[in-house]
Amino acid sequence: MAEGLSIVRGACGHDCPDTCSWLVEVSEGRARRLYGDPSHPFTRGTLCAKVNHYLERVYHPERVLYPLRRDGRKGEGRFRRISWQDAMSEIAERWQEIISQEGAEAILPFSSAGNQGLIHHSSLDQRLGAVLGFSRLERNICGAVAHQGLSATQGNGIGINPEDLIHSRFIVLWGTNTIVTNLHLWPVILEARSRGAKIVVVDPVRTRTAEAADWHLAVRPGSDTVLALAMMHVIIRDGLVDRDYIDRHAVGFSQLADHVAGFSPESASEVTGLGKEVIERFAREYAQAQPSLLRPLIGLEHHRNGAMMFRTMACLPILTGAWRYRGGGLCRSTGAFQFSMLNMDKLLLPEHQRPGVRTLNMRDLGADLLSDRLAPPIRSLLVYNSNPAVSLPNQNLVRQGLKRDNLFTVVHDLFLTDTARFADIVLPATSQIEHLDLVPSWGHHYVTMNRPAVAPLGESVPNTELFRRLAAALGRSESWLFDSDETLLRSALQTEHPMMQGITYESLLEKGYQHLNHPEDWRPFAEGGFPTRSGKAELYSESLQDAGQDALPSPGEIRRGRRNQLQLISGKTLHYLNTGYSHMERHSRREGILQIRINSADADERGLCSGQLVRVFNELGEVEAVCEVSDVVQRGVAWAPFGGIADAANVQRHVNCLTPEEPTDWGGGSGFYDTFIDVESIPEDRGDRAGFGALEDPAGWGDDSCA
Ligand SMILES: Nc1nc2c(c(=O)[nH]1)N[C@H]1C(S)=C(S)[C@@H](COP(=O)(O)OP(=O)(O)OC[C@H]3O[C@@H](n4cnc5c(=O)[nH]c(N)nc54)[C@H](O)[C@@H]3O)O[C@H]1N2
Ligand SMILES: Nc1nc2c(c(=O)[nH]1)N[C@H]1C(S)=C(S)[C@@H](COP(=O)(O)OP(=O)(O)OC[C@H]3O[C@@H](n4cnc5c(=O)[nH]c(N)nc54)[C@H](O)[C@@H]3O)O[C@H]1N2
Ligand SMILES: [Mo]
Repeated sequence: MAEGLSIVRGACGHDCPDTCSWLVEVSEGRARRLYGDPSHPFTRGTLCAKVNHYLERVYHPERVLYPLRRDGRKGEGRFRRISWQDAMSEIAERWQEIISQEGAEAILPFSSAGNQGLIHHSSLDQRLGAVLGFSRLERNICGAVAHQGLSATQGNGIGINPEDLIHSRFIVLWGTNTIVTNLHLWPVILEARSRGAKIVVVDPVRTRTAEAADWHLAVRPGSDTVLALAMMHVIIRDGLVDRDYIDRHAVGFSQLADHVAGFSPESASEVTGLGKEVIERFAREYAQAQPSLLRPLIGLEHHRNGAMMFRTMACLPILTGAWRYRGGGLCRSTGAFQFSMLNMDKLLLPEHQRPGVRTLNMRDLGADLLSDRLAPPIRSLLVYNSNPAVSLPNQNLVRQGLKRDNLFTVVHDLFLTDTARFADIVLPATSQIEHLDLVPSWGHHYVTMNRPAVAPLGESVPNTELFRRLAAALGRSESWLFDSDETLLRSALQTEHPMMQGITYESLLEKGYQHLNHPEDWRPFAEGGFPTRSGKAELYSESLQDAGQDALPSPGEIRRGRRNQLQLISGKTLHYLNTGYSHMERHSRREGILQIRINSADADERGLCSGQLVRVFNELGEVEAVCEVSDVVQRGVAWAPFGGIADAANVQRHVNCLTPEEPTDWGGGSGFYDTFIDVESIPEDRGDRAGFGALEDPAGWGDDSCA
């Protein structure tokens, strides 16, 4: 090792299931190299197409390093540097005025999981908001719907240890694009395959993962509930159920059996677009190959019937008793599981919450900003860990709201994001190598510590420090609003949970990551123990009925567009992390400008061909995109990348101009993929768009580099 070089253990804090452990080589106060920690059993020393270049992000010339005050119009992006002191006094003054005029609820802190580390995701922000009585935010455009859907059947969202997939014999990747979004699970799946497992992908789109699987079921969007009901029909009809497991650990079997008798493969075929024989075979192979495993992630929850989809799917491993076997059952996010072991009450101090404060759903930001019925109206936004101007549905409405003159907006971020362009004040945030945090993973069973490798760049501060500064500027004196990062982490680690035994602040600092303490052969529901109202898996759910939903698994509302409309799925891309990395040239070169994939039959009907410029529109908005005729999408379905990919006319329009802020059945999520569009050619190329020839391959079809 070169003299003066030190190696610091850290972990990626991006909003991704993989939570990779990394090592940072530092000399003379500068990070020289960042690479995957080869000792980590799950992330195995590899990073991803984005984080392989993390240091470019850290030292990027466009990083925001100082507080900025807006000079131009909202959205224009003209700012000038100011001091932290001036920034804090202005915010405190404006907020105090708002609080005295309208009350603290007129202030809305808005955040997502842009940093998903424990304390930079939620800690002092929650404490300050609680004690002052700011409006609270339901953060549920990612994960909440799936969790609540699964909970209706199982009582919680817990699944098997993702590393145990090597023991599975039949793996269904259901509405997840593993190779692109959850890269480090793929080697585990390949290991299972080498031991004899069959890999099935259920996805309306022939994603890169579908191409790599043994069997792809190109289901019609939103119809998976019907597919699952027909599977249950076959499984019960053919006596493939585990009667002993059901008798001991489930309620409602006879009601379910009567109910699914009406969902024959023939009738399901019409709705799902899959052949009757395909459904029959899928059901039988799934039930007979044990251990069989269902792996959904997020894709399914972005539909109107999202929660019902997860509720319905969760009945399958109950019927087959798959939970008995190591590698069998269901495996989704491990996030809630990890959080349940931490002392979140000590971290968040909910006892300081002012009573009766309203909660607003992040999905509705645009409508809420423009509402004349909200009392008090939103007068100030503090955005961190999120880029709502691009990531929320109905982007035009969100932008219109952000433009309001009488809205005082503060954005804390590393870059001048589309949202930051609308800010009155922009504050600089640290990157992951500049702050301390513990990162609970939602894709594996390791608890990971991230140590800072270098000092904060410029005048950037971590989220926790921002809230300490805000508390001071607002004249607060409670000591718990000023806890250090170390104190915050120690408070969350004050836990008696048996799976956290031996996992301490000190041990994590030393080792970097530790596996949860459970027996190697840990099977969460092998012996039942479902934490539902009845104490059993609920095939028939009285709780759901009480909440006004169907007590039995059901198709839910499957949205279809008007005649000739295409259903637009806008998924994650290989080189962007949600909207992140889109401004970096290396990555934007790879993702190009907005393109839309449509099937050749749909293209022929509209007289469209590949490479042609098209207008994509519906009642909410329009974008210009380059058409790519491709059989990766089925007839009636279109695919476009979600992320920072601006439309082909180079205006700041993204695919979310077209998505509705459609509430999911329950769980408070958003039906992003229940978007229906028309596509037409643009007669004349006005020649005003850049980068036309440089188009590549958004979801990594044919891009094997991962580099
Ligand atoms: N490279 C990269 N990785 C990421 C991210 C990223 O932006 N880039 N984002 C991270 C985040 S925040 C998340 S939440 C995860 C998400 O991870 P995933 O859930 O894997 O990703 P999504 O793109 O949301 O959707 C997955 C798949 O669902 C399919 N799908 C859509 N509708 C339906 C349907 O009705 N039925 C079925 N069966 N399938 C459907 C889509 O075609 C898509 O292929 O990825 C994380 N990882
Ligand atoms: N059409 C469509 N829309 C979607 C989706 C889709 O599939 N299709 N997916 C949805 C999903 S699953 C998700 S999770 C959301 C994501 O929505 P967002 O969370 O709004 O999107 P990100 O791009 O992840 O934005 C995170 C921001 O946090 C910043 N950030 C990172 N670290 C820190 C930090 O330490 N401090 C501060 N202050 N800022 C930080 C990043 O620079 C980035 O600008 O989008 C949703 N929207
Ligand atoms: Mo997400």
